[in-house]
Amino acid sequence: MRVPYQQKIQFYRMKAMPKFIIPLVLTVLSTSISASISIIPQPSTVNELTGQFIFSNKTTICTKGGAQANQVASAFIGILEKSTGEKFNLCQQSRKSNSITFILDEKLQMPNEGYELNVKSNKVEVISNTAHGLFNGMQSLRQIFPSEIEKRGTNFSVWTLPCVSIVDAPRFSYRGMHLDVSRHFFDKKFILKYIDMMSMYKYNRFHWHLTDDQGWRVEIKRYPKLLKTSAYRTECYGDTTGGFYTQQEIKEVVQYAKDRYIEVIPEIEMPGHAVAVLATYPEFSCSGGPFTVPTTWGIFHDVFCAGNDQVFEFIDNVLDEIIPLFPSKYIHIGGDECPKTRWERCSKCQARIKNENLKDEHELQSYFIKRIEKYLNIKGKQIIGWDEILEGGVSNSATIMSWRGMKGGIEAAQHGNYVVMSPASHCYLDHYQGVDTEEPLAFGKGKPYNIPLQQAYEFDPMPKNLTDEQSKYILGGQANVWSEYLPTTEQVEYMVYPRALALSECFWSNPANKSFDNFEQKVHSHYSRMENYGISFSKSGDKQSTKDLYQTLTKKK
Ligand code: TNX
Repeated sequence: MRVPYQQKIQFYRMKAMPKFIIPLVLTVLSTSISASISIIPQPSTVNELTGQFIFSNKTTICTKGGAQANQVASAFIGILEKSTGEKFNLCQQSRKSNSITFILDEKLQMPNEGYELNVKSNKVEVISNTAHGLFNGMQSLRQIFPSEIEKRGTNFSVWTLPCVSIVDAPRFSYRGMHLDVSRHFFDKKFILKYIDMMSMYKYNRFHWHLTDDQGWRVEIKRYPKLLKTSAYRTECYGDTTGGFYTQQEIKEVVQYAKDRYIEVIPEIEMPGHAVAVLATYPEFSCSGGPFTVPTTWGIFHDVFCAGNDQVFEFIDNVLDEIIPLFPSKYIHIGGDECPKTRWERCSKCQARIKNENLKDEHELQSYFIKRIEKYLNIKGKQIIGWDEILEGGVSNSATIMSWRGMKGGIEAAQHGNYVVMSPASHCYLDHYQGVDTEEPLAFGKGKPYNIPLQQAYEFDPMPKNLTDEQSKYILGGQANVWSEYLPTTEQVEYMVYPRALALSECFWSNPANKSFDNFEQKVHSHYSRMENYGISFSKSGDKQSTKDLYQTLTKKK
C-alpha cells in the first residue's frame, strides 16, 4: 500500500511522532543528504536503497496518464537520444521489467509540483498528480543518470543507476531567474539555453528584463522607430552594438519555456531607466532632449515625464502589444531608481502634482505606477515592481520584488502585498564571486559586492520576523543577472553558474535538508554535467581562497 503523500513529505516533523519511529526517521534523514545521489536542488527525502537499475537501449520508456504524461516522457526521450544516439519508442502501457514509466494520476494527493521517484533494480517509476510535478521528477531522474547524459553523441552501451526512493516538493512556488538583455543583447539561441539550464534546476519563472537606458529589445509594430534608434548604441570606439527580438522570436521563447513549465515575465521599465526610448522620442522627457542611447552605466536623471499624457498613451500602446505575447499573469513594470530631479523643475509634472492633489514627487511616482497598474488590471494582468514602488504608496494588488535587502519585502508582506525576495546581498549574480583582483571585471568592488558561492547558498527568502499569516505573502526568490559587465554569453554563464545552482536550493529545498558541505560535494559532480552541456561555469566560488574570503567577509567586527 502506498503511504499517503502528505504523510510522507511531512514525516520528518518529529513532534507528533511515537518514539520508536524516530531512529527510522533519522536514518532516512541522514541518507537524504548523502553525496552519492547528487540532486540539486536537494529533494525533501532521499532514501538510498541497495541495488542498481541497468539502463540500455533495450530499456522501454512508458507512460500511464495520457497526453501530458506522454509529453514529459517525450522530453526525456529527446534528452536520451541526443546523448546516446539511440531511438527510444514511447510505450503507452506499463511493463514489468527494464522500463522507465512516467505516471500521471490526478487523483493522488500531492503538494503543488510534487513527485515521487522510485528507482528499483527492475524498473523506474516517476509519479505525480500534475504534468509539472512529473517534469520535476524527470529532472531529478536525469541527475541520477551519469553526467554523460548531458553530452551530445556520447559513447554509450549501458548506464547504471543506484536504486533510490525520492519524495519531493518545492518550498516556494516562485523560483525565478532574471536576465538583463538591455545592457548587452543576447540572441534567442542563448535565451533558449538559459531556459534549458533553468528547467534542469527546477526554476519556474524567467524574468526577462527587456528594456533599460542602454537598449530597447522588443519589436513593437506600432513604433518601428524604436528598433532603429533605441535598440542600438554607438560605443565610444565607434562600433554599433545592440539588437532586438522580433515578436515571432518572443513567441518561440515563451512556448519553449512553457514546454519546460517556465513562465516568462517581461519587464518594461518605467518611469526611470528609459533613456533608450527618449533617444527616439525626446518629447516624452521633461526637458525635450536631444538624447542618444547611453554607452555608460548608472542612474540617469532623464526619465519619462509624468505630466505628459502622451507618455501614458505610448506606454499603453506598447503594453497592448506586450500583453498578447506573454500569457503570464504578471507584467513587471520596473519602477526602480527613478530620480525626481527633472520632475521637480517640469511645469507639466508640477501641474499634475497640483491637479491630482499629490504631496510631492514620490507620490507622483506612485501616481505613475498606479495609473499603469489600473490599465494592466483592466487587461487582466497583475504588476510586479522593484521595491521602490512602495514609496509614495502602492495598491494591495501589486507584487513587490525586494532587491535593496529584505526590508522592502518585509514591509510589503506586513501590508498584505505579495513578495519575491531577490536582495542584492545574495541574489545578484553580476557581483564578484571570487577575489575581485583575480576575477573578470564585475559589478562593484569590495565587501558589499562580493557574493561567494557559500553566501549565495546561505540565502533564505523567508524573513525570520513575519507572522505565519504574513509569511504566506512570500512567494519565493529570484536570481538577478544584470549585464553591464557581461558582454558575452560565456561571461554570463561564468557569473551565473554554479551560483544559480546554490540559489535553486534556497528556493526549492527545506532548510533542514540544506548543508553547504554537502552542496559543495554535489556541485563537483555537476561541473561535469555542465561541461558536457557546454556551459562556461566558474570554479572560483569553490576555491579554498574563496572560502577564506567568505569567512573574512562575514566576520563580525
Ligand atoms: C541596480 S536592481 C539596478 C540595475 C543595475 C544593478 C546592478 C535594480 C532594480 N536596479 O539597474 O543593473 O543594480 O547590480
